[in-house]
Amino acid sequence: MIDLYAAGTSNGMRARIALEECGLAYKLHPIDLQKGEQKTPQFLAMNPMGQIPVIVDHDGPGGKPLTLSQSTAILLYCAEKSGKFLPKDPAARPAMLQALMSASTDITPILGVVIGIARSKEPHGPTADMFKGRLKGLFKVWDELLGKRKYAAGNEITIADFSLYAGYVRSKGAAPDVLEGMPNLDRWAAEIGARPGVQRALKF
Ligand SMILES: N[C@@H](CCC(=O)N[C@@H](CS)C(=O)NCC(=O)O)C(=O)O
Repeated sequence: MIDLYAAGTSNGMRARIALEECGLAYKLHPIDLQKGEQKTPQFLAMNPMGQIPVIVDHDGPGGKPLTLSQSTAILLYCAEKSGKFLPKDPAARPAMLQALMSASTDITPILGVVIGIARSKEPHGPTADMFKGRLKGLFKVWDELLGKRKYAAGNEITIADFSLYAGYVRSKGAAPDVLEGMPNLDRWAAEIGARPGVQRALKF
């Protein structure tokens, strides 16, 4: 059994999609970020950064408990533990990692800035537009890529798709205008979003 500490942000969704799609048994412990539950001494003992998501796998490597933060590390851990959603051909792994990192380390942090500016007391319009433009530019490239391939890293579904979907679905809710006019991305998102495991993972 794995304990998941998360909230319904793109990082939280990424970790929960990983557990659902990899078919790993887990218990969700919702963390209320507004109340600061990620800064309690108990939480900081699991992740001194005071951020969700965190998993505790009571049957980790060597049968020992493992505590792990960082949504993309959790995604990779679940894929390796279950043997699912990694390219079958080892030669395809670098391209999968490239797609995974683009989704996790380019899109999600910029989305975080866009949401942070929108929620600030005095949002600075030009800065908001600059970061929204950057986010739109990244998604535009993904739209072009998905016009040439079925999935994020090629023609088989991998954890890169789950990472990208977490960023996509959260952007759709928080800044839908950045996703306008992206038919290939929409086609891909409709397929990923229809997966029962993904649907369960989004219900926080
Ligand atoms: N790179 C980390 C980022 C984690 C992160 O930024 N978590 C946010 C929510 S999406 C959080 O816990 N924020 C609360 C805080 O920093 O106090 C990951 O991928 O897990």
